[in-house]
Amino acid sequence: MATSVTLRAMSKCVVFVWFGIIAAASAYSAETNSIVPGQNVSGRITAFGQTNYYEFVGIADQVVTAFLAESDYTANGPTIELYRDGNQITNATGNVWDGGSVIERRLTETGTYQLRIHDDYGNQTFDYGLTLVLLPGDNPGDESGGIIVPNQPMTNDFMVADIDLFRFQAVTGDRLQLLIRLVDGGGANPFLQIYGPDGELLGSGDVIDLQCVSQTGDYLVLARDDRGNETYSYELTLVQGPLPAPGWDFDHPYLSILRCDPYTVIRWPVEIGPFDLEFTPNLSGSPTWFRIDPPYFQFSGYYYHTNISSEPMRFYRLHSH
Ligand SMILES: [Ca+2]
Ligand SMILES: [Ca+2]
Ligand SMILES: [Ca+2]
Repeated sequence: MATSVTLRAMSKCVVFVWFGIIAAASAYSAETNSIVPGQNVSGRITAFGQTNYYEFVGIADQVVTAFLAESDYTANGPTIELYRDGNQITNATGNVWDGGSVIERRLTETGTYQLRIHDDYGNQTFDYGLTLVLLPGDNPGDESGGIIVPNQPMTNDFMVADIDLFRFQAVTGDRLQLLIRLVDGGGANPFLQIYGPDGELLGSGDVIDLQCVSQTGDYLVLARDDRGNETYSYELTLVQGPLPAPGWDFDHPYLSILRCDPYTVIRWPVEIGPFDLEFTPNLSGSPTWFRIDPPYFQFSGYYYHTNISSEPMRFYRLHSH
């Protein structure tokens, strides 16, 4: 009896290796494909035990997002693994849904990395989409996305396992609202993630509302279908406040007033030059202006002043020397 069991196990093992050789001869395995940051590729696992390989170059401190999803659900547990020099760094199996997986990982070294795609138990086949994103970075492989302008909704399309990247600049203190909605095609639940200039994830969902952001620089938005298996058109909107003045020069500087609870904050660009900040509690008649003595708090190219007075109202201006 014991001998019979052993023989059966050995026989199974031989069959498995044989399938592996077939897989190596197919068009989709063995060879290592390259993938450009931002790029969406499609591939197939056509044989049991098959693994597909994708290589890319990453930079230390970049955050890798690799999104894998099946177009038609034929296998549960599609698996994506991240390797460096033959060592597995991390993996994901069906962590988005039964037919989709995502890796999000900050790299510690600069160099060549490898993504490996296979079925979790090697006993199912599937067709898939795969997108690689590196943040921060240009992600030139993205077929859509781009610069998003406040209050100008953008329309784009999702492919299988697609991620579209959008970027915009924000200044410390800004309020940011992002909204995504489906406009055409079959599907539901488009999904957003927003990353700060340092690559930190700041929020996610179909509506994101960030008050008083803490970083000045390029913000990145990742847009995708929640599961990656539905393809449709969507509309993305950014609402940003306060907006920069539409036009200013050194003779006509501007102040921005914003709310960072519980305080009101006044902000102006350092490059405007030497100005004093002044305020008055009452604009009527001939107002008396009071100087707020420098130095002003300076951060990322802007001066900031926080109003901590108990006066119900204050008016501010910049006064040149
Ligand atoms: Ca499986
Ligand atoms: Ca894309
Ligand atoms: Ca969906």
